[in-house]
Amino acid sequence: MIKYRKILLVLIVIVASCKQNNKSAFDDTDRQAWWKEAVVYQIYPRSFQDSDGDGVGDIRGIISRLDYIKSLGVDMVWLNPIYVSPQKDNGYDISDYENIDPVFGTMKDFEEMVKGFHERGIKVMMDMVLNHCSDEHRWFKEARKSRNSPYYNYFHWWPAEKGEPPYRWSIFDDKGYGWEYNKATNSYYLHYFADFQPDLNWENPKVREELYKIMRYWLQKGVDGFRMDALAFISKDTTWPPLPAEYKGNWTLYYASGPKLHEYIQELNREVLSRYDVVTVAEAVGDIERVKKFVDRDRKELNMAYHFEAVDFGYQPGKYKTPDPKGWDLVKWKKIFARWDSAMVEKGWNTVYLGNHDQPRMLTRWGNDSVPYRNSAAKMLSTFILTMRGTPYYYYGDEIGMSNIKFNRIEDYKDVELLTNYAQLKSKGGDLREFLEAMKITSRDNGRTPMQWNSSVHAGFTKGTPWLPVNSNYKFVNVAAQEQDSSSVLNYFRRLIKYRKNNKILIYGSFRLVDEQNPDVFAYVRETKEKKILVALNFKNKNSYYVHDLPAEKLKLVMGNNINPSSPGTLKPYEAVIYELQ
Ligand code: TEU
Repeated sequence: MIKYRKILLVLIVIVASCKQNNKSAFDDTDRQAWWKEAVVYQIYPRSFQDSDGDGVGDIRGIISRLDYIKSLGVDMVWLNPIYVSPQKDNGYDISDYENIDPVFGTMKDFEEMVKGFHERGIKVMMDMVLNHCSDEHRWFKEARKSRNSPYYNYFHWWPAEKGEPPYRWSIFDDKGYGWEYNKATNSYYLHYFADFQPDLNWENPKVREELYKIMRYWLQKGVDGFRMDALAFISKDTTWPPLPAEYKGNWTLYYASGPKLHEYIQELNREVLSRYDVVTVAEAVGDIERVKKFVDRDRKELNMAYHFEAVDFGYQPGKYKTPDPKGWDLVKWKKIFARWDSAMVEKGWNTVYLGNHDQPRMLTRWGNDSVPYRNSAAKMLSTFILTMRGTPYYYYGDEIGMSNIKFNRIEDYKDVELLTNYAQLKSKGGDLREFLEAMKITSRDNGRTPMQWNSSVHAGFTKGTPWLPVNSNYKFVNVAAQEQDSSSVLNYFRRLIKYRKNNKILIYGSFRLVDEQNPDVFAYVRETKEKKILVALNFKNKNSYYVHDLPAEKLKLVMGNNINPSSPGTLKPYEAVIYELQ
């Protein structure tokens, strides 16, 4: 009996220690982790700095700006795709995952850039596009030749002898239709995005292995993280049922609910992520319950996710990204952030962002880009991003307050999403004038104009003709001018990052809205056992007032965007204040 007990005891110890080991692979996400404390700076390589005069930003351009990036105080950069690509969707149509597109430079340039970042203590996050590739990728070129090609099953097909395929929707297509006929195979291939972006068939284990191999290849090159593009869409119900009733009017949510989505992500974690020191962020389309699954640490999937609920807020229903003329409701917007924050308290981690390459400039969309207010509003939005709970993802150019370019004519735009939506609307006889007005506020090209370095021609971005025009405000909105001015948007951003770094309460402290129903002010308290911080942000171009529950006489102003700061409870237009409780 005693012998059996001993054996049982030994077994329990072994099982417990295995569990412990298993856990340790993902354990640092439990409480504190470097990536929770990091500030991520997103670089859109096409638009950051051109070094060779072809009008397109490149890796050598980034190399020439390494010291600038270091001077910001950021910890990691996310680079949009720089792999070989026909560039019809600016690199999100990859034709060779293991090489650098010549427009951006060479592999040697890439290695030098990574080394340069690492020498400065900055990590590098690559963009991974695993839902689809380019129709010029070798896999697809082979696949489309014959049904007998070993690559045919790398994609999703519908044989034409069965008639028209069950309807599927496309995000970037002139007709909004997700199947494209291919003559040589007499079948249709699936494309959730443009017809030049065929969806990869994750049902096929060979495809998954190819993609894991690609990720290992970049990890071995020393990259530190991946931003996982459109990851929510990788799993499809290949019986192609009609749209279930619960998703009527919301087929993107259906696309983000594939039956094997999390099985695949868990496999990816086992096969790749768990074996390296790597951090991941998912572009996670879906509601809170869906998105939580990506980052719940017990599920062993990914580290962070970013959602669309806040940035897609305030559009008119049934129209394409058209802001409500009545404006957007700050009270509802605050609640979105509070809900996502509390959903991630136990298990998971949020990101905080207001701009990226798929969004307009945050200053125009959420602040105010008119001359009297632009500096205050830009600083106020930066204060928001850097004092919320969640890893900040900060978009290049926002640190100097870049704003929308607001093109007037359809001919000015380059973005495939906008052009295909315009074509759809035109064929339906929709209101094109209203569309173009809306695009001045919401189109993606607004967020893609070249970085404004100085007041020389093309803002110092290129010696050639820029692929997208530089915003004409570069003469006064540029890095060189702001370097000289200690109160500039740029220097305020640097001070904010320092403040965040010195105050871990802003990373791990709890988050609580105050004066929730206030229609003008976004105010919150960050709190640990030892400390309390009150942040108050005026989102309006008028003096605003707010109430809070901290003793006013004990509040000490530690940061603010106004040289004559107001007293607690009052804010000037777009004023931002951070108080510490003494
Ligand atoms: O975006 C995926 C995605 O879901 C987009 O359709 C997004 O909803 C849209 O851009 C909002 O306007 C990713 C990339 O971030 C985007 O740049 C690519 O165009 C897209 O994938 C296709 O790869």
